[in-house]
Amino acid sequence: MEEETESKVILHGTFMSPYSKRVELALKLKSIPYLFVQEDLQNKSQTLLQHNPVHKKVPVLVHKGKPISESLFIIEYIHETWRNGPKLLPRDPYKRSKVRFWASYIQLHLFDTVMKVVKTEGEKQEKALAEVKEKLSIIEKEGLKEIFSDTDGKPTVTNETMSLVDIVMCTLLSPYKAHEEVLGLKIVDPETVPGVYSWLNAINGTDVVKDLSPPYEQVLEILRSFRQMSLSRS
Ligand SMILES: N[C@@H](CCC(=O)N[C@@H](CS)C(=O)NCC(=O)O)C(=O)O
Repeated sequence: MEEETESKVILHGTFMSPYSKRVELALKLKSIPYLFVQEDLQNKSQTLLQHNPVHKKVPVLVHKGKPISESLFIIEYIHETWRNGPKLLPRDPYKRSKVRFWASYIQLHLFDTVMKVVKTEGEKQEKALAEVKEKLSIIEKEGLKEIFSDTDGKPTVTNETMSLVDIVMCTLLSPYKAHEEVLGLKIVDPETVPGVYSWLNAINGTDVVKDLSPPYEQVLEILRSFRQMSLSRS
C-alpha cells in the first residue's frame, strides 16, 4: 500500500494554465495515470508552496513523493523516466537539440507576445501582432525544416510522434481560431505561414489534444473573460 502511494503521480495545476496543460499532454501521451490537484492561485495550497518554494507556481509534478517544477523540465523528466510508449524527444542528439531549440524559441519569443495580443488593444496590440507574425514567419522559414527534418519540413503529428516542441506550440496556439474570433484578427494566416497553419491543424487533429481541449464555446468564454480582466487592469 505504501509502495502504491510512493509511486503515485500527482500533478498540481490549474484548468486554465497552458503550462499545466503541457504536462497533462505529456502524461496522457505516455498513458501515465495521475491525480490532478486543482490549485487556486489566489490561495495556493501549502503543498504547492512546499513543493515549489522558489517560483511558487504551477505546474508541479510529484513522483514517488518528489516534486519537479517548470513545465519543460517536467516533460524531460517524464520522457526520461517512463521509457516505454511514445518518445517526447528524438533519440538522435542533433534532432533532439533542434526540438529543444525550437521549444525554447517558442517559449521565450512567442509565448508572451501572443499573450500581449490577447491582453491589449490599439497601437500596443498592433505592435504585438506584428511581432507574433514575424516570429511565426521565422518558424515557417527556419523552424519547420529542422523540427520535421524526417518529412522534408512537412508537419506530421500523431499521438505516437508528438514531441516537446509540438506540446509547447499546442499549448500556445492550438486554440488560434478562438483567439481570432474573440479578437477579430487574423493571427495564423494560411497564405503567409501555410506550414505553421498545417502544423497547428495537425496538432489539433490528434486524439490526445481533442480529448484534453475544452469545448470551443468554453474556450471563447475563457479568452473573453481573460481579455476583459486584463484590459480593466491596464
Ligand atoms: N516557467 C513556468 C511558468 C509557470 C507559470 O507561469 N504558472 C502560472 C500559471 S499559468 C502560475 O502558477 N502563476 C502563479 C503566480 O505567478 O503566482 C513553467 O514553464 O512551468
